[in-house]
This record gives sequence, structure tokens and C-alpha cells, in this order.
Amino acid sequence: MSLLKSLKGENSGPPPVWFMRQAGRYMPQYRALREKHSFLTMIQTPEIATEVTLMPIRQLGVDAAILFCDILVILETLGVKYHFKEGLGPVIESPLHHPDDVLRLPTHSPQQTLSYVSKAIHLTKSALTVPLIGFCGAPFTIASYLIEGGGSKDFKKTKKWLFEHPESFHKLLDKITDLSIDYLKMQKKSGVDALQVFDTWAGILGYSQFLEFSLPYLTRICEALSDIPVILFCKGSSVFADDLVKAKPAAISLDWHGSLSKVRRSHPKLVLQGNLDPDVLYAPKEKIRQEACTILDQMKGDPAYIFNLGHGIKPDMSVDAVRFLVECVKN
Ligand code: 1CP
Repeated sequence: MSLLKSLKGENSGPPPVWFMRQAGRYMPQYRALREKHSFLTMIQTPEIATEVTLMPIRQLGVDAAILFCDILVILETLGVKYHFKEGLGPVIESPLHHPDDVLRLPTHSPQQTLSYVSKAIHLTKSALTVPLIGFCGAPFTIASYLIEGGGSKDFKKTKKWLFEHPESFHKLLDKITDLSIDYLKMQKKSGVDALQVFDTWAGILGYSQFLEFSLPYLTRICEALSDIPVILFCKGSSVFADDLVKAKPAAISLDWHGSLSKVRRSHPKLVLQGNLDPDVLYAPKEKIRQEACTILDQMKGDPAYIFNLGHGIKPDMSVDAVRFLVECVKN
């Protein structure tokens, strides 16, 4: 339960460790299951979602589980269909093209559309001995998928929309925020111990656009879920850290560009998570140990620190390297 202690700033032992994307394609057991089922079937079938959520707990010995699901499931509450294409990633079947499209989006309650998430949480909790983290995508990141129609290199459509039709962009963010709050409350009620909000694409925003189109919505989410720890992650979190604090999250997960000790100096009580460059996992073990130790030395004895990567584990990384990293943190 060291994760929950660190989230309160009261951990006296070694830092808890877990990883973003700790369950996924880099694991042979995951790939074996994935040969039999589509990704969507896997997340929509509570028994399978539970089995995958537990894989990294059993195989790596991490201190927290993150529910096996995806940030895009919230699209179901907006009546938007999507699928995952092999080698390409998410495909939104009817992306938004025009500001009027925002007005036409229906809203369905997460309790109705995403009841499989509740079931997976109940089932996972009954099998877990470590805390379970629930999550959602941040409104800005979800909006960018709706507009781009999938992943993107430059997010040109999103940025164009935001500068050409700021009011409609805010309407869209507002809708997603309301649904995300309901969705996270449902996860809390189903039994998760903490929540993480992923603003993966916030880093494409300029500073004033981050303040206008991302931060206020993250703040609303944190305010609405003040009775459960909420961790905020964005790619760009080391640039935006001083502002993310204003959303009053329980913790900030830093990307790998920034320095944990610098942020610690400016925010002595803030709970910090992160921030090893995930690509270090491609290095020989001695280098992995060295890079982990650099971070662990900086955060030694810190009661409000959680070890993690600066972003997720990649599909071609080795389980052995990830397990070695867990051992380094624990020893
Ligand atoms: O088997 C497969 O082909 C599916 C691969 C996969 C997996 C394992 C996807 C598709 N999503 C997931 C699981 C997932 N996604 C989790 C599970 C818990 C864990 O971390 O172990 C989580 C938390 C996510 C969150 C997620 N999905 C984010 C935010 C975090 C991040 O990595 O930045 C994002 C941006 C997504 C979208 C998404 N889903 C899947 C892919 C390949 C992507 C990214 C595509 C892109 O780059 O645009």
C-alpha cells in the first residue's frame, strides 16, 4: 500500500513503483491473448481485462495496478464509434469536421455505456493485493482524437480548429469534461483507489493555449474528485508543472524532460511521480541501473515520491529489462 502512503506524502519506506502501459504488447502472455481476441474485446470483457491488469503485478512485482482499458472508451458516451487498426493505432469512424458537429454529439451516461469498466474494476479488486489505479484521458487529448480521427504527427486539424473556432472547441471540452467526471466517479464507486488523468497531447500546445484549453478542464476534474487521489500526467508536464499544481491534483507525473529535484525545490510538499526516460529500457542493464539510481538518489527518503517512467513502456521493450528496473528500485 506504499502507493497510497506516497500519495498522502507519508511514505517512510522505499518508493512505490508502477509503470504507464505496464500491461501490453511487450509481454508474451499479452500477445498470446491478443492473438485470440481484438483489443476492444479484451477491454470490454471483464474477465480478460482483469487477467491483463494482473499480469504485471504477478510478473514484475510492481506496487500498483492500472486498469486494463483505454482512454478512448469515453467516445462511447458521445456515440462515436472507433476501432484499433493493426500497426496504425486508434481510428475514429466519424471524426468531427465542423463546429456544428459538436452540437450534434449525443451524450450517454457512462453507467449505461461503460458498465463493462465497472465490472472489470469489481472483478480486479477482488483479486488484487495492491492498489488499483483507474484513469481517463484529459479533455484536450480526447478532443484531439475526435478532430484528428486518430493519432497525428502535428495535430494540425486540432490546432487549426482551436484557433479558428475557439468557442466550439470550448463547448467540446466542456462536454467531454462533464462525461469524464461522471466516468471517474463511476470508477471510484466501483472501487479504484486512485485515478490518473492522461493529457498525452497537451505538449503540442503553446503556453497560453495550455492555460486556456487544457488546465481549466483538468482543474474541474480535480475539483469534482477531491475525495480520491488524482494524478495528472501530460507530455509537457515538466514545462507546465508550476501551472498543473494550480489544478490541485494529489500528484503530478512528470515527463522525462524535466528534473524531479528542481520541481521538488519549487514545490516541497507536492507528490511527484516519474520520470525515467522510457527509452533507457533499451540500454544495457548497467546503464538502466545507473539512470534509475540518479533519480532514486535525488528523491532519497522523499515521503511524497512514486517511481515511474516519463511515459509508457513501448511494445518492443523487453520484460526482462522492465523487471530488472523494478528490482533496482526495490533494492
Ligand atoms: O494490443 C494492442 O494492439 C493495443 C495496444 C494498446 C494497449 C495495451 C492500446 C491502444 N491501449 C492499451 C492500453 C492502455 N492505454 C492503458 C492500459 C493500462 C496500462 O497502462 O497498462 C492505458 C492507461 C492507456 C492510455 C492511453 N491510450 C493513452 C494515454 C497514455 C499514453 O500512453 O500516452 C493514449 C494516448 C491512448 C490511445 C491509444 N490506445 C492504443 C494506442 C496504440 C494508443 C496511442 C496511439 C497514438 O499514439 O495516437
